Amino acid sequence: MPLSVDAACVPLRVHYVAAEPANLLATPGTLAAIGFGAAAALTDDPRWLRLPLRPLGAEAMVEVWRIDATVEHGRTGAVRYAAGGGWLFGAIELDEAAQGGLEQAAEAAYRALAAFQVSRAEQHVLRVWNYFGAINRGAGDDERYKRFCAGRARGMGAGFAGGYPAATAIGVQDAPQRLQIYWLAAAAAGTRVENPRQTSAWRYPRHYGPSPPTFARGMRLPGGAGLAISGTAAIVGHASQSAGDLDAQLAETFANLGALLDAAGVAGGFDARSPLKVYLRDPAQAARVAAFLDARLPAAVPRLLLAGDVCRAELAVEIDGWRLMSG
Ligand code: 3EB
Repeated sequence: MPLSVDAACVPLRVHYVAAEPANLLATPGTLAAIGFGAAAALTDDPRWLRLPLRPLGAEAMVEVWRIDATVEHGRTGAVRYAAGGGWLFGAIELDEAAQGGLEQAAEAAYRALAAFQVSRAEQHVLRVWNYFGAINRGAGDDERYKRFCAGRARGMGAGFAGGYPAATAIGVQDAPQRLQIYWLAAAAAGTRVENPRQTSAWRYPRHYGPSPPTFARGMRLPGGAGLAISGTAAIVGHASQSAGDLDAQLAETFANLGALLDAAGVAGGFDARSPLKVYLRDPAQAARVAAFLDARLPAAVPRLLLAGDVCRAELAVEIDGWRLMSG
């Protein structure tokens, strides 16, 4: 039996670029291209995804995933995908009303994801991003984030019995009635990483909702490709920290990111191969956040500042990203 399944995954590179999607998609090795904001172009290439997260930086950037391998792409039911070099990009966008609500849309999306994934050689779901509107609307157990968590957990079903993927769940502020999810899967398994400063999300106490969030804090990618970093905020243990104090939340978030990199055994911190996305609830604070990031990060670290709502109303900012080994 061949032992080295890892060899199936070639290096993966993620960049933020100011480029037209048509040019990116025409470049060999483009696995995915994700545009941000209402001004981003629309094309029906399965590798292209437009997220209505408003960019707060000067330039409209596209997140592009690249591999040195041939990329095939297509559609299966509601799933759009691209695959090559042992990696797979997948995406599903569902209209909430057509599914009977957000919770049902989340369940349907994850059922479709799981059903699609068992049909693929890239069977290991490593990392999922989830975006929908009005994430904090609704009181108590009816808050939309909590309904989303319930639907997601049901839709995951037995497909994630081996462990949850790394993830992000963020509210878009332009309030579309649409759930958008996209993911990275691979032919070889990753290694889940939890954060020693934080309670694992699936063990959050009942107070945070009837169905705990089903994600891992990070995922070490196969083939030594690096680390996928889940959405990280100012949560220590299971408790939100420093409500109302943006700088303190940023400092706590960076302490959590540092602890995650340490737990993953990634040396050297963030660099040019560590693109980060920063989601900010109050766009008026963008300059303040940019200044904090400039002080805290090497200049080479690519960063994208986006308007987005964190799943806990008291939290102002969340950061996710990558710490890859190829640039
Ligand atoms: C947290 O740590 C903040 O539900 O998929 C971060 C990353 C958060 C992923 C998710 C939620 C999710 O609980 C929120």
